[in-house]
Amino acid sequence: MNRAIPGAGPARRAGTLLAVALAAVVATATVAGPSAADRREGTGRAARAAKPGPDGIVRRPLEPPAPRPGARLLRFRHGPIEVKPGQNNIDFTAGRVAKPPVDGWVVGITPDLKFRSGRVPRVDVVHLHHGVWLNMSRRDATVPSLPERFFAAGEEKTIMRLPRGYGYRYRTSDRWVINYMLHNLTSNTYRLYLTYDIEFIPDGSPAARDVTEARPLWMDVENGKIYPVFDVLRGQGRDGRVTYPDDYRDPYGNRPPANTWTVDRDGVLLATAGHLHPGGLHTELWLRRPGATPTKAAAGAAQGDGRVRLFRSVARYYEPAGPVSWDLSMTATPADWRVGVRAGDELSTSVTYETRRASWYESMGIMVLWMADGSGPDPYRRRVDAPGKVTHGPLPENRNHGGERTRMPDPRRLPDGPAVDQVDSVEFAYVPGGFDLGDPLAPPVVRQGESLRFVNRDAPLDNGIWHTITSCRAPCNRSTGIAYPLADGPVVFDSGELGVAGPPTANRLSWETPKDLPPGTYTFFCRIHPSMRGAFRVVPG
Ligand SMILES: [Cu+2]
Repeated sequence: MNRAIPGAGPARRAGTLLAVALAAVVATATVAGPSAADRREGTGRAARAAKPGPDGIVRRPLEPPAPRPGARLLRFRHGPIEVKPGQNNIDFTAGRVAKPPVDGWVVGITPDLKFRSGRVPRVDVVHLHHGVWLNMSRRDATVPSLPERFFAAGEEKTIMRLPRGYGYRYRTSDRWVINYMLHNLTSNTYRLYLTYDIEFIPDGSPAARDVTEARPLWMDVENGKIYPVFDVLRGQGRDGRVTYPDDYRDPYGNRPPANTWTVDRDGVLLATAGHLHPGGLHTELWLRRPGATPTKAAAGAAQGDGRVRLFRSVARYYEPAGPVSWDLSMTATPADWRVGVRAGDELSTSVTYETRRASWYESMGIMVLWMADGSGPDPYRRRVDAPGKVTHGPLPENRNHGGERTRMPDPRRLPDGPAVDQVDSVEFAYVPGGFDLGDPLAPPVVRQGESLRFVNRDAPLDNGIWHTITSCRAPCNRSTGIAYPLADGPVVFDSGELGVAGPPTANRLSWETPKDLPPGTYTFFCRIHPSMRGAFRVVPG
C-alpha cells in the first residue's frame, strides 16, 4: 500500500500567526501550491464546488459568517499536525495555541481541518473525529475537575454563534489547549491544520461595552469521560430507533447520571447545538424543575415524567443513502431562543440513533449550551422549544459516498480457504481471508462450535493502528466511502478497537468470534480503516 506522502513545510511561528490574525478582517488562509495529496484527497475550490457533484448535490466549502457590527474575523490554525498512517488516537496540543492578541469577547467560532493549501481533506480519507477547545485558566461548570470546555467540533463542523449582546469573555492571559482526535482512514501520512475562525469583539471596540458575559455548559450523555461514548446495536430499541440513556438498562450503574447537571444559579439559556455521529437522528435538551408541573401552554413538549423539552437539535442528512454518514448538518437554536432557569433546575441531554440500517459503535451525544445572568421565558409556563436552523449546507469533503461496484470478489462464492484458528491484521490487511487484496485469499474455515481468533499485529505502530472486526452484510465488496461499508451484518458482531492504549482502544490485542455462529460465510470490515475487508466461513461440525 501507498505510504508516506510528504506534506507541507515547517509551522509558522505563533507570533507570525498572531500578527496575521490581527491584520485580518476577512483575510484568506495562507495559500501554498497544493501537494499531490491535497489535490487527490482534498476538496476543490469554492467556484468549482458550486456545481452539482456526481451525487447531484451542490457543495460549498465551509465559510465563517460575516462578522456582526463591531466584530472582526480572526483566522487561526494549529499545526502542522502529522497524521500518522491509520491513526485514531486522542491527543492534546503541546505548546502554544494561537489566540486573539487583545482582550475582548469571542462571539462565534467556525472550525475546520485543512491542508496547508487551504484545501480540506475528504472525510473518507482523514477526518476530524473531534476537537475540544479548553480554557486552562477556568474550571468547567458541569465537571469542575476539568478545565473549561468552551467549544467543540466534530466532522459535522457546526458553526458556533452567540446571539447579539452576548460573548465569551477572553483575556490574553487565558491558556488554551485543544484536545483532538484525528482519524486517518488510510495507510498514508498527512500534515494537517486544525483551523478555527473566531468572530471577535476587541475590548477597544465601542460594541464591547454592550456585551454581557456568557458561559459554556458542557452537556453530554457521558459527561466527564475523556472518550464519552456508548454503542448502538442494530435492531435495538423500538420502531428502528433508540435513545440514550433513556432506553438503556442501567446505563450509568452506580455513577450519578452523567447526562444531568443541576443549575447552580438563576439565569438565562442562550444557545445550543448538538453533536452526534453517523446514524444519529437528534440530540435533545430537557429541564426538570423539582415540584413543578408544566402548564397546558408548555405541555406540548413535556414528558410524562414532568420534564420539558427545551430544544431538539436535528441531524439533517444530505447523504443520498440516508442517515448513515457524516454528510449532515446539525440544527442550532434560533437567535431569539431564550429559556429562564433557576438554581436547582435539572438540565439533561439525550441522543437518539436509528437502528434499522446498522450498528453504531462508539457513538456520542453532546450539547454545548450557553448561559448568562438575567431572565427569560419560564419553560413551565410557555413552550420554549422551537425548530432550529442548520449552520451550513452540504460540504464538498463528503462527496465520496462509496458503494460502487468493484473487482472485489463475492466471498460467498470463493472456495473454502485454509482451516486455521487465527487471523492476523497486519499492514492494513486481514491474513488469511482479506478479500480486498488484489489476489483474494479464500475465507478461512472454522467448525461450528469453535471460534476463530483475530490478532492485531499493527497495533504498536506509529500513533497506534487499531483495527476492528465488524460484521457487514455480504458481499461487502463495494467501494469504500463515507456511507459504505456499514456495520450491517445479519449477525451483529464487533471486536472493538484492538489495541492496548486506553480509550478508544478495547485494551486488548485479540478477539474471538462467537462460538454459536450458524454455518455460513461471514463478511466483516474494519470500522477504522473501512477499505479493509475480510471473510470467514463456519462449516457444520
Ligand atoms: Cu483497521
